[in-house]
Amino acid sequence: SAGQGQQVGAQEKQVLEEQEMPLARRDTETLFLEEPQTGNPYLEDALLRSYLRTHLPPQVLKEVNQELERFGDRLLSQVKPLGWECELNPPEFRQYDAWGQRLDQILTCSAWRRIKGIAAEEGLVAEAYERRFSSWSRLHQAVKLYLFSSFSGGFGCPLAMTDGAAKVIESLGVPGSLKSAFEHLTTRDPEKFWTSGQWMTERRGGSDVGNGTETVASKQPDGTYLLHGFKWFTSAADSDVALTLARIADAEGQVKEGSSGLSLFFLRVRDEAGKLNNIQVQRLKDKLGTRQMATAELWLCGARAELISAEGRGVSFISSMLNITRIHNVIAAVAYMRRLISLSREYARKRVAFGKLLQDHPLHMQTIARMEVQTRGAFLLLMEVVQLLGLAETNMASEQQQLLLRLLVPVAKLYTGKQASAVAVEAMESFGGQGYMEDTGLPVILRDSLVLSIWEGTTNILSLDVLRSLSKSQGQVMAAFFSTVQKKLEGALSSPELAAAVKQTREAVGSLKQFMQAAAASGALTMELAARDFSYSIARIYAGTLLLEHAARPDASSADIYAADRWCMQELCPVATGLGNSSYEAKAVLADSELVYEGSPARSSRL
Ligand code: UCC
Repeated sequence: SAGQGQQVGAQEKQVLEEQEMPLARRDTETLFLEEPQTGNPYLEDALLRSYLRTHLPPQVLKEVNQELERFGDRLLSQVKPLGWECELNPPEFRQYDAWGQRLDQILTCSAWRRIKGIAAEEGLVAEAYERRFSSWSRLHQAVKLYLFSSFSGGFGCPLAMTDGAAKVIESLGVPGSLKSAFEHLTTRDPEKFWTSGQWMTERRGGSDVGNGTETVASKQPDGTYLLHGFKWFTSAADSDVALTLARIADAEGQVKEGSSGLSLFFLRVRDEAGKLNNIQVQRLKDKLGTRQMATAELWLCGARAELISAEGRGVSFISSMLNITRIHNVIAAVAYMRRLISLSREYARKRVAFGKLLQDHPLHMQTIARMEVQTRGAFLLLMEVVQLLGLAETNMASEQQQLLLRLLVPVAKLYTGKQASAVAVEAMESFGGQGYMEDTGLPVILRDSLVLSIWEGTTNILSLDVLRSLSKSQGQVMAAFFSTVQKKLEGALSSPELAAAVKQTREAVGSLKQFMQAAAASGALTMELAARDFSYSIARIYAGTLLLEHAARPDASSADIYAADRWCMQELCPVATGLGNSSYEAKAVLADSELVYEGSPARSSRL
């Protein structure tokens, strides 16, 4: 009967469930994945260690080596969990209390404040100014920041600006009025440590600072200034002090427009009692990434500040801060790439697919190896920049080295910013669907890395800064570039395994020189259109040269040689290709515009 049939069906179902459930459970259990666990980031970084062994004087190496090993352990045991806590507890903003009183409180989590203390204890800013290892102190600081950055829950950002502020104050000779601030910014005492903001961006834009800045400074009888204006994007707005730009009003209240109307100011954000310095917080920004860090819109409603540049020289004075924060940007870019590769290679050792571990799939290994090549080139570029900076700061840099530093900072910033996002996307994919899961932490690194090509100057702005360095030095930066590359390549000639890569690089150098000759005979438009490809060419040739130099050491590993070879097999001089296919001619401007606006209502009015 139907009833019996139903009963049998139910019994069968139960039997099947009894049999299948354990089976299903067993199957599912085998699907559980092991979290990739990486070890001490210093000990596991072969390139970093071989770089330090090659370049540091023995006594410095001994001390630094011990310190970095200890620091690597601390990063794993303390900073990593704190960083994750910052991600889970982003800052909050309380504008009013229950009774309608304005509070404007930015509430950060305890982990964020603890990381601030650790940053002080570890001398992550101080190291660069104590100079206990002379010119090597900068490099040592950069290495610590590089190890710290990807675990730090975004704290690299306030440290970048703090370092930049200390740099500006030091370059002013630490005037008496800023002595205490300098000590707070460069102390190792967590109780005394201050961080600084860098308030440059206003509503009318972050790139064209000279035309976008509306903040006005009015002089007071005591010589201080009151600032009125609106700062649209202030990173790490919980900072203790800030450097900012404003236009000084004359007796009639008039200001000078443009870049030459800007001056640089220092201010305390709060007084000793924690009261804001006539500043109102409008709101916190809702950002794609760096969500651990409070970025705010601030109204300056008569904030008391001290003028620290010559009048009208604000952009020039703040550029020494910018150059430091741009180097920190490079540090973060390389750090994220290194962290992602560490995780990816670890995962490949454990994850089985199609009957074998991922590490046994040649195509998978090729993909990670390509990321590794990119990361190695970026790392050596970073080390070169901080080595040059250390020499400049201890008055040991030759004129040529100073020129090279001026050129390489924007080049390294723009190039590694792009590399980091490309590597982050690729690394995420190397985990398959797991890489897309929020709680693996991988999307956090992806989101955070995407800002690196935007803040501190976008890729195009930095490419134009490269051109600025050329025009300001009448081309001397390129002379320094070519002679350094030539010298380093000569050193690499002794290794037969590197011959093909050296040849490629030399040819690229030749193409770059040819491009420069052709560009000199054309108008300014050629250089503007070529700015990005030109900067990429400098980055690729220089990083290739550094990889070759590293691979030509007597104790170079086969991986060092392979990495140099692979890097140099890519297109090293894209600007020559662009020139060859007429990308930088006036007719390309019109064609680009037509292409972009085809179908747009804007088209008819533009042409
Ligand atoms: O604040 C921000 C967020 C903070 C977050 C920090 C995180 C850091 C990373 C952490 C990793 C975890 S973002 C806001 C950042 N804003 C920018 O980067 C601004 C972007 N725009 C530019 O860079 C533009 O190129 C400007 C603003 C510099 C253009 O200004 P001007 O006034 O039009 O430029 P001029 O007239 O060419 O230059 C004025 C002076 C010149 O000196 P003199 O007057 O002596 O001829 C230039 O040579 O400034 C000098 N100068 C420089 N000097 C300009 N740029 C530089 C430079 N890079 N190095 C040396």
